[in-house]
Amino acid sequence: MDELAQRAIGVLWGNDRGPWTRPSPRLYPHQWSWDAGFVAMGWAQLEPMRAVAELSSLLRAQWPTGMVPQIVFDLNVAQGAYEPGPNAWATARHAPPGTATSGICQPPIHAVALRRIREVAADLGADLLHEVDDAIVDLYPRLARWHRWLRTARDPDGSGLVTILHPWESGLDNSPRWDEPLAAIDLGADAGDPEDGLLPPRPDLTYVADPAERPTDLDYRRYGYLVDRLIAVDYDQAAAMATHPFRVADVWFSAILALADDALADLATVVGRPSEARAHRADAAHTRTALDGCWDPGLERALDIDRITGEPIESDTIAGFAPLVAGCEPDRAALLVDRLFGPSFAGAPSLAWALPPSTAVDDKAFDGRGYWRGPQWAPMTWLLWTGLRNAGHRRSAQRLRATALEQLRTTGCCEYVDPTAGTPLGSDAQSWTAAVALDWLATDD
Ligand code: 9WN
Repeated sequence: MDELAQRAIGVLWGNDRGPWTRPSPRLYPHQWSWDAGFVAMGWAQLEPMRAVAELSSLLRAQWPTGMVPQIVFDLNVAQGAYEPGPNAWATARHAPPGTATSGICQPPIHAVALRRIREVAADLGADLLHEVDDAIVDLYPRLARWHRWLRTARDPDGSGLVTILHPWESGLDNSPRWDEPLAAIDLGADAGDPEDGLLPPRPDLTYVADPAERPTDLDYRRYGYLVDRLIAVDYDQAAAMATHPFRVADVWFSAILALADDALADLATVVGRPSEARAHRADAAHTRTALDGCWDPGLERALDIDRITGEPIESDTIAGFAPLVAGCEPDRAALLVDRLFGPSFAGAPSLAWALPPSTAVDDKAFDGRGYWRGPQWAPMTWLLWTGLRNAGHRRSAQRLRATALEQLRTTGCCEYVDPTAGTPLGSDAQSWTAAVALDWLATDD
């Protein structure tokens, strides 16, 4: 068997917790929402019904509102192993009985994953396909409620863009995109210096080789403050959307929602709901139009909008490629392909592998070891690869996939890679990295 496949399978089994998978053994010991989506696509290559179980486990913790929480906590994990842990969120009144969750969400890749599981199952025979289709009957309505929540609670004006209330919701936690909106937050009494005892616990720092690979203490103070503010309104979304001190219309998150709406439409067709399928496709189209509105022709990228100031956020990151992930006009896609392989991103001569760094190498905030501030993440490359394929840029997609696999053969299934040094960073056994490796190894495109 292919050596990378063997390593990736080892990582998934090593992080397997029965019906769900931890993102990594020590740094992330609970179930994470968007990781679960990517991870399910990896399991699909091994055991499609195990892949279905991954999504079912996550969706068991879906809030009655429809929100799918960012973290589903495993209460058997030692207290303090991950912070903020289950007690820090005050979500007992919201999470379904028997579950413990955080109180925010992450990008909705799940429908994309479920459609992919079905595709893999279909190749393996009619019996398995029937089993997966039975599961879709159960999972489709939950995913539909999840998307509906995003399109109402987080987009009350029907703009087509999802507003996030915490950098953790973006999944790209420490991206320079959040620097300005975070800097504008008045921490008030929480803004003490590190000696004053207010510093949040940082178990994450004990699991990485160098603290520079993780967000700073000031970032963590702000992260904690934002959680406290959500608790203060008891997760009332209307109140938060009116007063929360961090509100950003996130183009990357919204693009993933558009991609997932198209997948959800296919799933709606599977369960015999054609009118719902049409509605999901219309939702996806609406978000694509909204992303057109976020396009900056001078900067040649899509820009997030700070909902508090009304201003676009100009930092140059992979999020600027949101239209490619969501789907866009051929001219725009062609331009984005040029940029993706150009000198600011994958074509930068300084890179060890020609893969998109999370932040443009010539952006002032670029930091090759900084969390989401420069390193390459395989699942983000996977999203761009998917966008390239959907846009018909097959050769570019093949090139990206081949280079990504080449990198993984050297770095292993680490969390992320220093793009210039070419060295692995963060956790060294990250489930979603293993999962996308398995998905890539199973395709020729
Ligand atoms: C907070 C699990 C998660 C990923 C995120 C990544 C990181 C958590 C953290 O790990 O975030 O959600 O503690 O840093 O940024 O994308 O889902 O792998």
